[in-house]
Amino acid sequence: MTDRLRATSSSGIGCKGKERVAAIAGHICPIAGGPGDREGDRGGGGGGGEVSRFDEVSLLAAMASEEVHCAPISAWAKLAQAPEDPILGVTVAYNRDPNPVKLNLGVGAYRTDEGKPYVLHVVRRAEAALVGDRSRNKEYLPIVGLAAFNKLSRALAFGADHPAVLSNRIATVQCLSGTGSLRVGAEFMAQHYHTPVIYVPVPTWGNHNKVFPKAGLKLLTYRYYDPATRGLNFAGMIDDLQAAPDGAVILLHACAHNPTGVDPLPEQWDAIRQVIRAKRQLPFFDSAYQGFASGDLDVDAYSLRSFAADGGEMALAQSFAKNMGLYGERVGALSMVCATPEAARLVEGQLKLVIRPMYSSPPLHGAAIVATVLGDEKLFQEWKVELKGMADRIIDMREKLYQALVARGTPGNWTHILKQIGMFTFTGLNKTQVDFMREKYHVYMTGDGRISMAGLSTSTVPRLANAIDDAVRNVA
Ligand code: PGU
Repeated sequence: MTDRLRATSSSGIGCKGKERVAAIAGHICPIAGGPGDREGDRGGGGGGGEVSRFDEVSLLAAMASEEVHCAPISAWAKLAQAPEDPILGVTVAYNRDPNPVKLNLGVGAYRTDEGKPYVLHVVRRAEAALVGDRSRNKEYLPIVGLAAFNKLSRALAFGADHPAVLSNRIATVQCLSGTGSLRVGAEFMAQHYHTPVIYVPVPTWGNHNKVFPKAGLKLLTYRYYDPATRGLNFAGMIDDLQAAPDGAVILLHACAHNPTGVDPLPEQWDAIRQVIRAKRQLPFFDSAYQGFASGDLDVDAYSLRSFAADGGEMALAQSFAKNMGLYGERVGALSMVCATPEAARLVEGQLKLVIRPMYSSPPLHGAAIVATVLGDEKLFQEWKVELKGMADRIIDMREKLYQALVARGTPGNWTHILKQIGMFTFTGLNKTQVDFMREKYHVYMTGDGRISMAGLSTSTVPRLANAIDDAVRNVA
């Protein structure tokens, strides 16, 4: 109890009479209810000190009195009900559904053809090696994370013998998966980049729209997807990049664009790069699917390697959630490719100042797994085989779903299911159709009509095809 409270509570104000109690209760409840109640009673200005002392006295009196039975009221009682996340909320709704045949195609997480989560064999082996190594401990990592992990992640993205890698022009810090890498990169740019404005494609992964403004960047958009062709609006994209201010940050999906599955061709990437470089804009790559798009790590790195090859500066947020199946381990890296080694050194120093007050240092286990797999030639080769196996299964699901719709004569052209790249198909189904499929078939997908092909299996394709067929024929 503070001295002030002690003084006032002993002054006899805490009366137990019926009227007094009613008066006290009348004050206590609004206080606990938070701002917005009895604003006049507690308002600032000259009388503020008096009023707040009375509130404290009332509270003490209430606590001491057996006659006051004010229901407990939380300081957060009047919070607005938060909406579920548009992607992760799909899993919440799915988990609540008691129907045994329910199917979750919402979140982008790989499943086996038996519909089960998959822990890669190379991950199991790396973990076994780590657990068996008694020389290992659980000490804190440095702020920038595990050095071997950073070096190997950088090499995986850019190539081990890339000039930017060899000349120490890249500052890499381990972060909390792809999202954490984006956030740390965005915080850094908000503080240290001369044009704190970022352009994202329309549409984009929903969390981009939240991460960047939260970090203090102004969010703007460029055209990307053309619903009419279900392909890239290349001319629109180029026009919008041209019209964006010089120096702006441009968010690019390195491969397997989420949610559309539509990527620029290599020659289109070259044209995009020329515009961005001519305008001295800063490309910020989000690479959440390297190896998952084509099944080949190098092919999927075309976009970011071509940008890195021209010597210009860029940023890269890298995730190992999908390609190594380490979703919940939260393993990722932020790499800032700088014009000079000296700039890279300075950038790394400032990144540490961003990270330290946020989460101090990153977790060890997942990074150690990745470093073990990438650092061991045999495990690395085995990983590539497993990765290709996952990518191929998704491609097989595309073929099977397409054939199933053709077999049903489902109205419309479904060739985009075959053409789109990576984990997702952007079906073109609207929100009403999505809701209908959830209601009638217990098939769960995001409201924008995106389905995770990685969640589909041979046995569930017919069910999905029936649901789509019914929705397309009977729901506008
Ligand atoms: N960037 C893109 C383009 C992504 O699709 C995702 C994950 C991330 C970053 C972040 O991944 P990390 O897990 O932080 O490494 N998108 C998935 C997963 C669910 C989600 O929204 O986080 C998805 O289903 O879109």
